Amino acid sequence: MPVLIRIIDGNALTVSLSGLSPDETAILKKLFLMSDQPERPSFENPEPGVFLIHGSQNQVGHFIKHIASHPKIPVHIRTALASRLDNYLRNDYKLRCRDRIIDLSDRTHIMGILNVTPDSFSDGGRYLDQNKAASHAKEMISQGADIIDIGGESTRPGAEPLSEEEELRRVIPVIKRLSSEIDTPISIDTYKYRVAEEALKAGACIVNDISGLRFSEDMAKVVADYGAGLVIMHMKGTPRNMQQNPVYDDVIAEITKYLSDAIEKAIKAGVESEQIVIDPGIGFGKTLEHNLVILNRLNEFKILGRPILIGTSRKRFIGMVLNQDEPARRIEGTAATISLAIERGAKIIRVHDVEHMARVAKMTDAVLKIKI
Ligand code: HH2
Repeated sequence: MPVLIRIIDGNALTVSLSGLSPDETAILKKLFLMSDQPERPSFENPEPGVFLIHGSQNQVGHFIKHIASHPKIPVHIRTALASRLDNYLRNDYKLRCRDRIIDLSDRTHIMGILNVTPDSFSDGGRYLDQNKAASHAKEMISQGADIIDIGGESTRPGAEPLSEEEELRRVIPVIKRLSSEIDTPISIDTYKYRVAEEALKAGACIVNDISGLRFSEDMAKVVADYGAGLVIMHMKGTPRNMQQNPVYDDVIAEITKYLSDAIEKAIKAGVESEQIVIDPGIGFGKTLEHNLVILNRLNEFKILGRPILIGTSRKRFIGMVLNQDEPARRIEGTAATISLAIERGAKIIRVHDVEHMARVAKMTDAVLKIKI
């Protein structure tokens, strides 16, 4: 009988600490060498101030517990390490929005895009008419949409800002109508607090702020007052200038820091952690390479402890890889990014092609859920 060899992988973790002082690095090294944990993770100190811990989830978890109770490690490092690891491993997300609780733990949720605009990059002009918008929302729900995201202003690269009055005129009647006709949660895609407030009054329950609380000081307060869900998205610059040579030292570190600060800002304004979703903002002040790195390393945002939303649908970076100018022909490319993003921890996917992407998500979920 042939010998069967099975290599079990996929649970390996690397925890990286940087910015450590020489003393802190020395203490960590010492604790590592002194640890009597039977199967220790391995460690590396590749450059001054940087300390890497590699191992299985169990090994790393045990070691972090071990140092978390060690008085010689500064408290901020101990608590940050323990909570980041807990966050990284958690999967039990619930999103609270007004009187609803959306359980994100059992499967990937689909946010269907409804652009009530004349000029969106992919579906501009198709749903400006209220009847068409309502029937498209219902069609997406029948295809598997869990949330309908309504936007009145295109934020494609180079787009001119829209007046508040015009944005309200486009979205409010559609939200009023849909909230009386459907039970599916409605989110409002806006960075203007007045539009968010009117949308909430009209029946929306989530605010999707592409500026990540940056453009409107009162946004977090409105969300807190209504107990609404809040999507905090990262964008570098503004839609008008964001694609003019965006530069990052470390794109993941910068976005993580931004999102972390924005979560804190929301919480200070009275928003509860369970109302918050985070989104690294694919295509918003990012080059092709930045977008690919974000997708590849999406799991790193899990340390923030909030569910991740991802919006790759039909976007230009997919067209760049596939050499495809026509957004409607970027469906397979979108499917690839969606499946990968789910594997890397995305809990909500924002898409145009609900029927197809709901199937992609369901299939990906099935593979990830199987007990091995
Ligand atoms: N992308 C777009 C708009 N809103 N919101 C979140 N949270 N994440 C995204 O990635 C995101 C978003 C851009 O896509 P679309 O709405 O299709 O285009 P346009 O801005 O041209 O209306």
